[in-house]
Amino acid sequence: MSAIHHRACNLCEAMCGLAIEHHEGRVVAIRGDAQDPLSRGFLCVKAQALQEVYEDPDRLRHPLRRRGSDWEEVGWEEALDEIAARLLAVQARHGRDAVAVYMGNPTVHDYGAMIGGSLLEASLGTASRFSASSVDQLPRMFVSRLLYGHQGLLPVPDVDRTAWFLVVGANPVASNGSLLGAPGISRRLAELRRRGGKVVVVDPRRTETAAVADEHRFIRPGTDALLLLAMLQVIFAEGRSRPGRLAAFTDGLDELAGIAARFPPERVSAATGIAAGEIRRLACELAAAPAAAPYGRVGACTQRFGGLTSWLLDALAVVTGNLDREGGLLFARPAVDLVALGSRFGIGPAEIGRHRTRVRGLPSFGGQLPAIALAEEIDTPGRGRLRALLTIAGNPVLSLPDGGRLERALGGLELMVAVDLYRNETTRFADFILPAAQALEQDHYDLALHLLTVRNTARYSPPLFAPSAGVRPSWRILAGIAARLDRGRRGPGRLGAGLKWRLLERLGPAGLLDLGLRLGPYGDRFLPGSRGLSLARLRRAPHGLDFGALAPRLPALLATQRIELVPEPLRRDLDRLEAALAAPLAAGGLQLIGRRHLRDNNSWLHNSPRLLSGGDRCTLLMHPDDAAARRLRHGDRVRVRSRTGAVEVPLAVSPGVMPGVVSLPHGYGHGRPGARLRVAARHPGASINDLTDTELFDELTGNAGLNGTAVAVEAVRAPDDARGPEEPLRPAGTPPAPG
Ligand SMILES: Nc1nc2c(c(=O)[nH]1)N[C@H]1C(S)=C(S)[C@@H](COP(=O)(O)OP(=O)(O)OC[C@H]3O[C@@H](n4cnc5c(=O)[nH]c(N)nc54)[C@H](O)[C@@H]3O)O[C@H]1N2
Ligand SMILES: Nc1nc2c(c(=O)[nH]1)N[C@H]1C(S)=C(S)[C@@H](COP(=O)(O)OP(=O)(O)OC[C@H]3O[C@@H](n4cnc5c(=O)[nH]c(N)nc54)[C@H](O)[C@@H]3O)O[C@H]1N2
Ligand code: SF4
Ligand SMILES: [Mo]
Repeated sequence: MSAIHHRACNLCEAMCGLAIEHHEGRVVAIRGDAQDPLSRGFLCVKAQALQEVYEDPDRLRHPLRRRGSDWEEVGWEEALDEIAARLLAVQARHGRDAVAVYMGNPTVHDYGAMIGGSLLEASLGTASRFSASSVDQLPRMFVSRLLYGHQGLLPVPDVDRTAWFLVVGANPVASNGSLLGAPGISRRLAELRRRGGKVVVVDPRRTETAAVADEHRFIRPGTDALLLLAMLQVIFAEGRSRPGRLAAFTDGLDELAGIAARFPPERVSAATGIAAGEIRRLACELAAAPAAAPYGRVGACTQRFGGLTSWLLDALAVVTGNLDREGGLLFARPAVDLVALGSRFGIGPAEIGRHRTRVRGLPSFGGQLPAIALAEEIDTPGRGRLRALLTIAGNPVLSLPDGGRLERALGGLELMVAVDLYRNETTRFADFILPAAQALEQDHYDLALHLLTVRNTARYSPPLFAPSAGVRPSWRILAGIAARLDRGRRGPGRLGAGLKWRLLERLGPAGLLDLGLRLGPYGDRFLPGSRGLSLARLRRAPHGLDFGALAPRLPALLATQRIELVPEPLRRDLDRLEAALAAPLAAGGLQLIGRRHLRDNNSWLHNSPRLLSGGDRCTLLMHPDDAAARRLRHGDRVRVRSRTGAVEVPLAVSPGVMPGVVSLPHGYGHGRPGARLRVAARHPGASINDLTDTELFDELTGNAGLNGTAVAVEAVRAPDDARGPEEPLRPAGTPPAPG
């Protein structure tokens, strides 16, 4: 007889409820949990990868230690002892900051890793902290910090009740939503349109989301801030500004009107590629809608003006009264309220620029440095150079811009330690790889992602299986290193450190979660007889608990009770935007952007045979006009060149990408020597991040500019073929030719 285990999928931000049928330690089937209050039975094909990764023969099941160019299995205690001793030795020689930590995306989907990672960073005492946030949503958090006083106050588009959904640089139909917990987004968008609402997509590519929208506009990469300023200009100039109740607690409305006045649609039309009349109409429609939700994601953030774009999307919502309104943007009320808890425990608003990177002086945010600086901080000689690196659930060789430079730099480290499931493109450089337990072998709670859902819900999942022999939950690995560092520093015989770790060991992540739930907005606050929330109560609800729809929370949620609509750093950054607008436009160049496919998950699900079925997805999309101008045909093998590197991929000619823009997915580039991903190696593709450039970035926030890289494309010819002179490349980020 098989049994059913209920849990939340932790592969993406949708957190779908799953019903996993299992028998004698094996998964039989994975289905959607119809009783989950958020996902209501929805799941996507990627959920099947939970089984495939669990069973994957390539998944690491023993700690590995490098021996020359080979690896040997090593016991856990020996590995952790040696790692701690070597980390302490590096810090003793070169200073604490010589050890860097990089936390990758899956840490956010593993609360034990989140907590353990923070403890480890604290024990290391290093300022050299990096994560995938600065190749992702950093600008969004930066703007929330400035406007609302806290980086964790992230407004969620109320897709279930909105009448006008503006999607700028996001593709939720493929990504299943990001900073937007809305499982089954396609059905939600269909319902929106059935209610008479409208979906408008602004994207240089006609995406899967654009295909189900009412309207799609191509936009030149990196020019969204100009479009949004022009929309604001129209709204102010035509007297359509209606902030309503927000006006009473918003500073800077007049100043914003003054700024927007400088950017009428006619001024930005050529740069954005959108006709002035269309910009005007979009602005008027948005302002007239009974409720509108302006939303931006990876395309809005990972570009030269990620901060300005994120800001102006919120500004549009404020000016039209759509912030903190049903059907507009709302703040969730998560069961573990990290923002409130943070203030209680002294982790308040993020600092901005307290630290600077050594080589380029890039600013920190919330104790983290921009990931675009990682490679140069390793390979640039001099005092303060990084000598050791710990990666936790990250694959920066494939995920950071100019991954090639990082790849070359990693070999020069004195010590590298990876906590991961696989020996992959990054972890193959490590001296130790510590295998973390896989999702089904751990308990799960979405500590961060419940801040971002369209309904307030909570769900706890116990482990389905005990960890396989040889792997450990991330929490235990990270806390194990941290405790050894503390012990090593204080010397043997000191009691203090031991006590702290014994207490933490006792509580474990689940104990800390219980604390967070009980102190949270629905918590029992430890009152006897209270019917409030605790972990015990959540455990008794295997499908999760529903706390209802999102509701307005301002101004009470704001520490200052006020919105600062035009913070100084953003106002100043407009000079950079003006300069870009005024720069001479080069003709004929191509700008490279990324893309995501439903069956990919960044770089790390390509060893799943089921997800890899279907044709080669790692193709370069190019508009027919650009292909004709280069005499290229669909299916040709092409070489794509940028300032930093070159890759060869098949060409896919399609009118679905804007003229002047080409697109490659990220997360490919497998089959490198030393990696052990045998399925992925048969479908290697090429890495877009061998082309992207750390010189293209958002100077305001330090976030990577993954989109908009200047590239040239030519056919791959036989070596004896005559080849003309190479097209000169514009420096990264030079404004594009008008469309
Ligand atoms: N050009 C371009 N580059 C991009 C992007 C883009 O759009 N374009 N997107 C960016 C974005 S949004 C992100 S978030 C980053 C992601 O960047 P990263 O987080 O650096 O990369 P991932 O591909 O998510 O790799 C995750 C790693 O974690 C491991 N892993 C998976 N599950 C677990 C687990 O449970 N425990 C442990 N310990 N390890 C695990 C995997 O094996 C893999 O090595 O990439 C960024 N890079
Ligand atoms: N299937 C799948 N799901 C995923 C992931 C995955 O790899 N695969 N990754 C997960 C992660 S880590 C994240 S962060 C989310 C990301 O979630 P999304 O942001 O929804 O996903 P993307 O496909 O990166 O969408 C970015 C869009 O921005 C567009 N774009 C690029 N440059 C510009 C620009 O300058 N302006 C505008 N307006 N648009 C631009 C791109 O064409 C693309 O359509 O997805 C998560 N979910
Ligand atoms: S949408 Fe995301 S959370 Fe839901 S099943 Fe797919 S991968 Fe898992
Ligand atoms: Mo991401």
